[in-house]
Amino acid sequence: MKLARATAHSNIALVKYWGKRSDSDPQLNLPAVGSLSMTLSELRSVTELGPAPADSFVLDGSEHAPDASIASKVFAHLDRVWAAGPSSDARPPCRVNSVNHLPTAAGLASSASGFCALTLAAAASMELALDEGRLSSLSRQGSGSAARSLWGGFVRLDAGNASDGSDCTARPILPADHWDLRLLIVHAVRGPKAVGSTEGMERSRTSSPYYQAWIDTSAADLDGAQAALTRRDLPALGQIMEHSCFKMHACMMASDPPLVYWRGTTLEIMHELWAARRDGLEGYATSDAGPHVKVLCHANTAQALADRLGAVPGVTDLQIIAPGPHAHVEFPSEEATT
Ligand code: 2P0
Repeated sequence: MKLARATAHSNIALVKYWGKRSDSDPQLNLPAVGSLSMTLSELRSVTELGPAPADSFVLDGSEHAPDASIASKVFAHLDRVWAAGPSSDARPPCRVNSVNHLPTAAGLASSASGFCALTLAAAASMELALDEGRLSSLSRQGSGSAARSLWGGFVRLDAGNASDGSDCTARPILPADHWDLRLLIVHAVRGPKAVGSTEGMERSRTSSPYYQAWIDTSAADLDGAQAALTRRDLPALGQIMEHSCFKMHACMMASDPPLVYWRGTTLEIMHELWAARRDGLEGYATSDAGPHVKVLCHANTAQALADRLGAVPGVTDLQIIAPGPHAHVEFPSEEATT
């Protein structure tokens, strides 16, 4: 083993992933639907990994005991990456130091960039010769959205049908400089802690009467969004993106007990966005398992939209993010996570 440092950027799903396949090994973490994302500049995880006398995990400067929930997920993932290599020996102990460059108030999941960076750092440190497809699949086993963070620009993850997950693959479809888009992250006031995505997806699968409709209509969104993205057609992409988001939230809300991730401010932001659109300021909304609204727009309308949405009562912060780069690995001579 040697010291390796990986950087992976977060991503936003323009066509959403919600739900897992129930006909396969849960360890494979196979999504029930495909998804299409834009990788995000600035928002990233940087993870250093190297040999050590015993397993240790430091996240954002805080050491976590190896049996703490978050650390045990990290070490289970390292076991998984090690098992993808040639050795039948036990995994050597590792020191993991990870920093999330995601603003603390962002309310953005760090699992996409975090599990992707962890996978890349582990494979590089363990000196495993794994291709990008394998690295993406391993990242997915840590967290579904992490499969998309390996590449920059725009990425598609297909769900596939094979029970061994062999046709569940992610691939880059267009580079970051294909189109000068921006994502506004409009922060709504935080409510009580939301139900985590993994638990929420299972609740939707087992109790939402809209779940099957959500699954059945996803593939058309995926193909339509890719075509609109390719021809740089923002109204078409935006319409599909909003429809995907609202179908997912309708499915969530119809779960029992209901999953309502939005707050009042979330809807106020969306109504203001639609009013701005009627006034000629074009932007389209999406939202994940939380209260914040993410708005896709052209770079040259981003500031005007930000000014308008930033004035909605209850908005606490706002960022403008460009399409981001590929994940990458370095081999530092000594540990210095930044
Ligand atoms: C997405 N989300 O496509 C969707 C939209 C949230 C809503 O991927 O259980 O942390 O680890 O595979 O990837 C968040 O779920 O879930 C997510 P697991 P993950 O971005």
